[in-house]
Amino acid sequence: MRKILVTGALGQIGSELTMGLRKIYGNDNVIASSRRIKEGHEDLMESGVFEIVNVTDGKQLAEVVRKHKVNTIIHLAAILSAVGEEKPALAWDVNMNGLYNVLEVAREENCAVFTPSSIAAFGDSTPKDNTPQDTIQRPNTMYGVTKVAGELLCDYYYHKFGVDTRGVRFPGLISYETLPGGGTTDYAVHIYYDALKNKKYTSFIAKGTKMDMMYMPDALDAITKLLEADPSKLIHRNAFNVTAMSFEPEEIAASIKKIIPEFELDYDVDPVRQAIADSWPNSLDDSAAREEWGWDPKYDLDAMTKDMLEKLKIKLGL
Ligand code: VAH
Repeated sequence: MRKILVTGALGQIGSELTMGLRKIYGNDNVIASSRRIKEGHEDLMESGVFEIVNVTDGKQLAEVVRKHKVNTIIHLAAILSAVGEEKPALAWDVNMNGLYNVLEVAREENCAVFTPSSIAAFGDSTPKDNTPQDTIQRPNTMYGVTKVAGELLCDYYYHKFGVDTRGVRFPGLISYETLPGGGTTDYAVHIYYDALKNKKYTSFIAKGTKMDMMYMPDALDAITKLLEADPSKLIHRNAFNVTAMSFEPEEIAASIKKIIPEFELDYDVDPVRQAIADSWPNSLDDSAAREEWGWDPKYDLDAMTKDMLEKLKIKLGL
């Protein structure tokens, strides 16, 4: 039976993944961890074990893994793209030293490791449309550098030490439970909140900027499916391109207008996050994930919009 430790368990992915994993593997088999306790996660804190873990402290991480006899680490703690450009040294420390600590503990304690990469692992010289699974990766953000290095480090620990490492390159993730923290694709989450609260949204990403996106239920499905996939069929292992849709701000606005006809979108572009978005692909080729472990997203843009607006109306008491 898997005994899973989730790092970054109070973040945008971790908060939903932890609850989903507890439904699959049992509350007692999923230990949530975070650098600090945050408000608003009562269900998660009450439904199973929570530990304070700063992934840059390898000793603390090892103690928790041994204490709970963990055999699987889902490593989500990371600094995202926009914050990574404000604080590159912090992004390097958390994203690289944190991952190194996770892989070292996994090697010593015989744990499997899942950790996500990102479309940020690609840069301006990468083919932008239908970006191949195997292609040039020269990102120009610190976040992207740590994602490419992380992919290589996970491959190294698999080939050198036999650590069962697996991962996907996530696109922008959209969800209603926990707000994202400091990303470039966050506009595609905030637009739904503002559509309900103000019937308008001012986008920090420019008109015409296409990026790959995915609704959180599909992201959680990707993690659990890859985690349980037959290892003999995995060729790529640590960096599968996965995507569910690709859109630009005008397209998500049009989808919202089908439900909120009076919704209006305007722009106040943030040059830092626009430059990051411009360096990323317009659309990914996710055929390797489909062939090697049955990746098959369920939500398109309109299905996501319908569910997001329904769930946020309840969450916001509107
Ligand atoms: C970010 N949401 O914007 C993250 C993600 C592909 C985007 O890695 O930094």
